Amino acid sequence: MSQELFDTMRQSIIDGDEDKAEALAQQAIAQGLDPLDAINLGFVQGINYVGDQFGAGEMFLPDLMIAAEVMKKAVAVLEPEMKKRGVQRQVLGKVVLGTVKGDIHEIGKNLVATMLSASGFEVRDLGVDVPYEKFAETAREVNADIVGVSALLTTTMTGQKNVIEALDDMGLRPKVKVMVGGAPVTRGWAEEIGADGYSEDAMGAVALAKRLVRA
Ligand code: B1M
Repeated sequence: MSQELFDTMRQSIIDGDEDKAEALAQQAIAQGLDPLDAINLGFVQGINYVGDQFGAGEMFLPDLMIAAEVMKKAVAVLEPEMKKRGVQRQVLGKVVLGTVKGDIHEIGKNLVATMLSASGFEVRDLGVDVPYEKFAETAREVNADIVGVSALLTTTMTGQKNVIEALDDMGLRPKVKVMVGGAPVTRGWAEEIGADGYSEDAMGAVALAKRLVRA
């Protein structure tokens, strides 16, 4: 039953059908589905397919852009439900988050932001294409516990290392912990650049952030 819904969600992204995607997101809420399941098992499957087809030269940049816009709309419908389910009063820590300079991918980063704030973290989301020093300056300004750096391109992953260097230069390490993520990022890469943690997805990012503020 849910699988059928997930498949239709996947297809709505591939078709670039915004109305359908929003309606399906609403249907998921009405049926009491976990919004993260709707995202990961439904909509993300569609965007991954479009990404693969794009990588293979079977789909083109406009297809990717339309799919991403539809995906954002669907996630926006699910966001209040995610927040509602994670309601927590106590502030666990402050996180400065952004997608690194040169990179404008924001869907995954936004999911991480939503899940962190729903889980009790205060999140300062700097958006996309964020200069390395901006992460460090904001961390100092808000007295952050964690800086989170997202990167979706193999060419911008190296920017995560630059953010760590900017924090080092401002004398904020090791007090301010660094977590990294994004599709091309691996645990090995995180270790290589001296990050304090890596997570594959938004739920993992919450567990990691909780570990880091306890450390
Ligand atoms: Co682009 N793109 N894109 N793209 N795009 C990829 C990443 C790509 C793999 C597609 C492909 O070729 N198969 C490829 C990268 C190749 C590479 O570097 N190896 C690529 C390319 C090449 C490009 C352009 C260069 C294309 C061009 O212009 N010729 C260009 C670059 C622009 C730039 O950034 N400077 C580009 C542009 C775009 C769009 C603007 C069209 C659009 C983004 C729109 C937007 O975000 N507003 C887009 C999209 C949508 C994708 C794909 C299809 C999907 C990304 C996504 O949103 N996934 C992507 C292919 C793919 O990844 N399968 C692709 C869904 C999201 C929920 O997952 O972002 O991985 P994800 O986030 C996850 C985890 O990674 C993790 O948790 C999230 C939630 O579970 N996570 C963290 C993420 N950040 C984290 C941080 C953490 C912890 C966990 O701690 C801080």
